[in-house]
Amino acid sequence: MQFIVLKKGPLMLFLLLVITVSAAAVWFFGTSGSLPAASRQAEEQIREIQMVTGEFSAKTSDGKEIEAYRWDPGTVFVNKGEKVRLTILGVNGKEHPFIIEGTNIKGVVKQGEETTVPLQFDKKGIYRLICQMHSNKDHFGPMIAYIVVD
Ligand SMILES: [Cu+2]
Repeated sequence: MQFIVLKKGPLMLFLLLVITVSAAAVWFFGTSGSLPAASRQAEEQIREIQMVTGEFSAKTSDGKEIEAYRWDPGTVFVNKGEKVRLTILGVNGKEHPFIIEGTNIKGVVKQGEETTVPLQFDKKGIYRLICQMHSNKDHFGPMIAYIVVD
């Protein structure tokens, strides 16, 4: 009987040690290790593209004022599947409600404010960023930028 008790003691101690070390490892890597590292890595992979709203204006020879609002730059390039953060600063124009054609992305750029648009395209193509208020020449446009996804 005493022989069995002596063998069981160290075995239980060993098991207890294994459980304790495993629990500590799970706690350490699970909370302070892998999670922040994973989100830090994801954060680093997001590329930032910056845009502003601008305005062209001129006076024609017959004295007529003409103007057009613009997204600047007017063309941006994104890789298929790439995570991008598009930030648009409103400079000219009070506000620009926009959509990105072929997606459900929409928003508003207001003067003096920066609007952030997270982007990730699964399909290649040319997507148009359209200001719904200034979409063509009759409405102080065309305020259209092209997002080229390759
Ligand atoms: Cu606009």
